[in-house]
Amino acid sequence: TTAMSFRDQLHALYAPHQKPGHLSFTYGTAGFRTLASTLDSVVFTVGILASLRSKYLNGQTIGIMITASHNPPQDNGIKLIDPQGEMLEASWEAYATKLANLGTEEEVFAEVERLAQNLGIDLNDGVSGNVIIARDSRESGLALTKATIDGLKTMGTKVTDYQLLTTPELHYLVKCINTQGAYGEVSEVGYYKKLSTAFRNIYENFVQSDSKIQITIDAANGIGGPKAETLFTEYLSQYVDFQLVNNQYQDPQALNVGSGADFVKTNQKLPNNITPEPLKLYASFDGDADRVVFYYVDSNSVFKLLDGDKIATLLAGFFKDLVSKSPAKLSESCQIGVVQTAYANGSSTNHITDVLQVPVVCTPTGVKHLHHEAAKFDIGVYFEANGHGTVLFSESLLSLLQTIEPSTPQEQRSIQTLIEISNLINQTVGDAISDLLTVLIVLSIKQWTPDNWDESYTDLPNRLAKVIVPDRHVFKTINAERQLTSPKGLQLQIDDAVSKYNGGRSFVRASGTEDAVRVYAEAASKSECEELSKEVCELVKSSVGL
Ligand code: G16
Repeated sequence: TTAMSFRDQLHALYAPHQKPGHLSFTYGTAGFRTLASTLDSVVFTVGILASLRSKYLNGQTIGIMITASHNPPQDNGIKLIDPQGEMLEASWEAYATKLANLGTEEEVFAEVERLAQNLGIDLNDGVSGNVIIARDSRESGLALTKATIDGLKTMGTKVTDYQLLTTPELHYLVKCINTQGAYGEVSEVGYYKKLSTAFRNIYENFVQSDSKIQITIDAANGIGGPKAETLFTEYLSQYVDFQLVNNQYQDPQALNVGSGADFVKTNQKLPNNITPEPLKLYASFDGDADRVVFYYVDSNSVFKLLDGDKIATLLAGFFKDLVSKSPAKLSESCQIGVVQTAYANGSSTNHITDVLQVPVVCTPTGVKHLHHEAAKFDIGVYFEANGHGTVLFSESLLSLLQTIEPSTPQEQRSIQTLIEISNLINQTVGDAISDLLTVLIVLSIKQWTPDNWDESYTDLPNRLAKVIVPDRHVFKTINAERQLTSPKGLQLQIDDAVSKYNGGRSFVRASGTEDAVRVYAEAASKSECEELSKEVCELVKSSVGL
């Protein structure tokens, strides 16, 4: 029977993938993520779990991405993608963590049997699961892919290896497969076509300009570089003049080093290899191209960051305007909302609430949390300050857009733009390439330069620091990560510190992707912000006896 065969296959494949005794693993903010050299056993069990997940969902295709995104070259990670291109359902994260921490073949077998029984999965039905897998450009990616495929083989799961992709491309493909092509053609070319067609339609109809759009992209020496290059060269060269820097994706040791969205956002400075021209727009991707931030230098050569908060406000304002110029049936019913995390700059939240008059929801860090909240709106704009995000359009809005009759050219224009943007923006997950195209086209329609965009509000000075502690898991939070419940007493000390600074705000949380505690601080002036940050970092250290 298949159950015996799982047992046999597990027996045949298990030995090289046994967990090293002293390690423990957690499915975190974006899957398992740690030193690549310790991940072999983990990815093997993820292969087993992905097979179960697909069987549980009647053979729908599950995605497996091998990436550590913004982390340094020696790290790697693995995450699962559910059938509609969304992150793995939360309850299954616990199953993944449990399986990854079992130390023997017998324990793994028993746990899989137990899970199958509890979930009503028939291991004997002879129906195989379906999985697609891809990886970013890390050196460890190939070996980890092979180990994952061994895990898939234990259950006879059908697998297609797409090799080198950006994370959002894989999300796109998963959704295309499970919607039988309704979301787009099931291929990388299909992805390029979908994005470029929407971009071209908007450009041709709604952009008034004789010159091409200009953009310089720092690809973090990651897989986003060659993909963006293909898209811009083969599909969009008529409209966009692009330049790529830090595009050495064949040199895995260079990944995210002195470059990329995380580097630029955290250090609030230019990446390596960019010599900026005043008022020209620049963008940085991260290692797997699921986030993007923008920046420019002003006429005094001062660096200005246009981060996820600025993207969210740009897009929310743009949609608000389009909706208000749509037929009443649409403008009166369409709910726009913005979803942020505690890292959102206080000025951005005020701008969205007070000026744009759009509701803001705050969730814990992690795309999965933001995505679910955004799905509650007709147009849900979600962005983390670090540049991770997208826009979700509700099914009811999309069908209204297809049927509604415009009575003026302006209404026609609004409807058409909304439809095209819903195709341009990757609705499965934050996507650096698709977000980049969306921002470029919105700026072009508005005829905005980078400083026009930046002017909408001024960021409060802010600082994101990291503190390395012996065990980050003792830092526990509530209230969308804005308050600590453990270590005991620390939150009161932080509150005390914050109260001494004008416009002060600070919070502390354990990272879910790095072995560190993150400390965020903002205040009315730069010096106050720096002092507050230092003070809270010291409080964190002393709370754990450092
Ligand atoms: C991942 C997540 C993001 C999160 C970031 C940092 O990004 O997908 O949602 O903001 O990690 O998370 P943490 O503060 O828990 O370490 P990426 O781009 O690394 O996949």
